Amino acid sequence: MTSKKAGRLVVVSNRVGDPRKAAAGGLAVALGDALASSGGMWFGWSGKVVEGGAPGEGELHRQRAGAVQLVTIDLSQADHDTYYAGYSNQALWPAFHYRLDLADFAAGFFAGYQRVNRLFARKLAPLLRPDDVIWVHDYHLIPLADELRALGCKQRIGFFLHIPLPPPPILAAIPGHQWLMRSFFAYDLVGLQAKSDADHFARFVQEEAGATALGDGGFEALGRQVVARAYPIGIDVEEFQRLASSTESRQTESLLKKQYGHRRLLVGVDRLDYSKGLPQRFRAFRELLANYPENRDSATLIQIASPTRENVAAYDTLRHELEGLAGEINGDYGELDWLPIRYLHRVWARRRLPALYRCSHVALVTPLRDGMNLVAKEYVAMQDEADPGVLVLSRFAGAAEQMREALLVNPYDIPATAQTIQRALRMPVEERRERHAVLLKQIQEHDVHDWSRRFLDDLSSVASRPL
Ligand code: GDG
Repeated sequence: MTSKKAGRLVVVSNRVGDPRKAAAGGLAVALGDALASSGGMWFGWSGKVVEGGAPGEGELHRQRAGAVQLVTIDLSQADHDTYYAGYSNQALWPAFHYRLDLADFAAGFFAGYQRVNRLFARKLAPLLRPDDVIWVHDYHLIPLADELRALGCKQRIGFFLHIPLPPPPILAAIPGHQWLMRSFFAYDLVGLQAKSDADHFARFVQEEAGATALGDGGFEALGRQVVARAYPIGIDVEEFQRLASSTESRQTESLLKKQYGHRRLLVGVDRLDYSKGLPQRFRAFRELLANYPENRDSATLIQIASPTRENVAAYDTLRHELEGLAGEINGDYGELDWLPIRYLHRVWARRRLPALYRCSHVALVTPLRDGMNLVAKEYVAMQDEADPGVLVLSRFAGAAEQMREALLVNPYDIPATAQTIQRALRMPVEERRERHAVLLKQIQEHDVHDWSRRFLDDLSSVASRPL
């Protein structure tokens, strides 16, 4: 392995966050820190869609955020619909979450995906310096390094996949999946959320491209070398602790305590997405009320389901299913002064999230499949160490590999999940404290800053490979 001093950091992602704004979230803050210390640049889509704009074209905007340069590009309507709403969110998102049944591989989608990746590369390449280190994020931009290499870029390029990487038979079902292999091998380092994802990567490149394993996550195929390892993402624990002491959070906390003080609160916070297992969670909660009647007139599930990708049909179907289930459960079990499910289909202010986490005895984080799941970590970080709540966590979230002291469930097994929720509600305080202490230590040690440092250190030290 040869080691090389890192130059300026260039981050590329579909959306660009302003690291100075608290609402941007932990990832933007962590990347902002890394960017600021090297006077770096963040490049991505501006969020603006130009009706009637020419496909494969877009205006560039430059803005300074302290020491960081933000460069964004507009997208034409056609590019947005095919690259973003189409291939990214209706083909790759479902397929990578093991839902080939929901994937739409329309030919026009892939053409748009390639076109926008090429557009990003064409606009970015002239802005690059020879010693830049480039860090590309997520499934929208998998082919970006390959496009940059085609334009002669020799810089170190790393990629981090925020969502799961499914096993080889699922990847091989993606029509024309050979682009995926070529894309991976255009990077120097590929970061995945969980060890299981890294195992899938290893099997995929060996089975589908006959890659040779070089050890330590290294592989050689197609005349190139790449290193692929797991870098489980964390949260910004301190940022959350600061949020928790804000006036808004304290006010919300006393309001929740007043209203629900004599009840047992359970909380779920998710984007309204089919990967998050929300219908299964509602059914498990119904089973809890049916099988353990002592929870009636008491256990209350507050479910925030923030709207997302509303123009995609699968999301509309899901919304209707959830509304139906919440209505049914409230109708069957509700009393004049108690509703079992508070289902809120809206974005809850980030400043008020800590209050919700702190007031809840149990968090239900039960995705059918998730790259990591930050809500699980946020919940643990916000608990009172003397009287902490219990995390019920799906074994299919990437977070389950690290958070073994949570109560792990199979979200498809509704009766077993209900039984585990009951166990969480009845867990003695000593056991809650013991489990929480281990979880909290893990989250503090492996926060989002540690994650970005580990990835960038490896990116600057993996052996240079022939181009
Ligand atoms: C992807 C991967 C991976 C949610 N609702 C509201 C709200 N949130 C915040 C949560 C949390 C974030 O959004 C969601 O993060 P997750 O990790 O749970 O899931 P995805 O959005 O699917 O993220 C995932 C992640 O990337 C990072 O790599 O962990 O596996 O799918 O921070 O608190 N925030 C506010 N209002 C809401 O209503 N303010």
